[in-house]
Amino acid sequence: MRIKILTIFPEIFAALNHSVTGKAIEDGILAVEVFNIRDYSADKHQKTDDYPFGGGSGMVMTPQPIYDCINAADPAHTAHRVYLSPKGKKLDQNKVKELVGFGELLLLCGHYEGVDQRVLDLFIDEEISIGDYVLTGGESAAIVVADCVARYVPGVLGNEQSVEEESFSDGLLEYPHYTRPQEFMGLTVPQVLISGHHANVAAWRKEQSVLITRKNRPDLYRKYLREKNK
Ligand code: 21W
Repeated sequence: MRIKILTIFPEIFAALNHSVTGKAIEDGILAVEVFNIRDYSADKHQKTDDYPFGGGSGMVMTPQPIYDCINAADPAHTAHRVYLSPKGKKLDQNKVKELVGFGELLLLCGHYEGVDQRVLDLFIDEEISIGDYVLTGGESAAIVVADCVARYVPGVLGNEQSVEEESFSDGLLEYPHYTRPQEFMGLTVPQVLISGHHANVAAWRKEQSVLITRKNRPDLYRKYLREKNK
């Protein structure tokens, strides 16, 4: 998997050099290339933004540096080009799987009020939002996308089973986890987990999953009930 990130804040993406994504990069199964849009500005002060036509507050990212940066990063348009935007289609696990399928992604991060619409009309394949809350720019969203996508690259997770066993694969949230010690600050590990009775452990975990889903995600719980009664 190859991910090209276009941003005016390249330092932020050092975050990907850690933990699971960092290991995948080291192992050569994930490649992350970060391009500084400012380096492509033809302006004498390397300016990347300008005032909005029509007025209003906030600045707009000017098209020239982005156009030249896209051409440097993806000259033959071999990448699926994504603009991270609050107006985009909302990211979910199905979208993540779809993105992995492209093999090569270009992630354009906006800042200020966003980029000139003509950049999107001419050069971008898809706009993606990571959810209904307001960020200061697309950088944190691009890290989210890169992180989610990286987990689906074969060999990234030690345990290949984890990808399908996770939270959303059966539509329920995960059961609680415990490790040593058996007692911590007066709280003990549920007896069933140390019983060695695998069927009882599985039944307890399923019950806990149903309870936490009903409490925190009534939307998923209703869907689970509907599926179960089919
Ligand atoms: C947030 C830019 C709000 C512009 C009308 C006119 C990328 C993001 C972002 C940002 C506005 C994502 C306004 C979820 C996000 C992102 C920066 C609009 C007010 N209203 N996913 N002007 N949420 N956000 N500004 O914010 O770039 S993906």
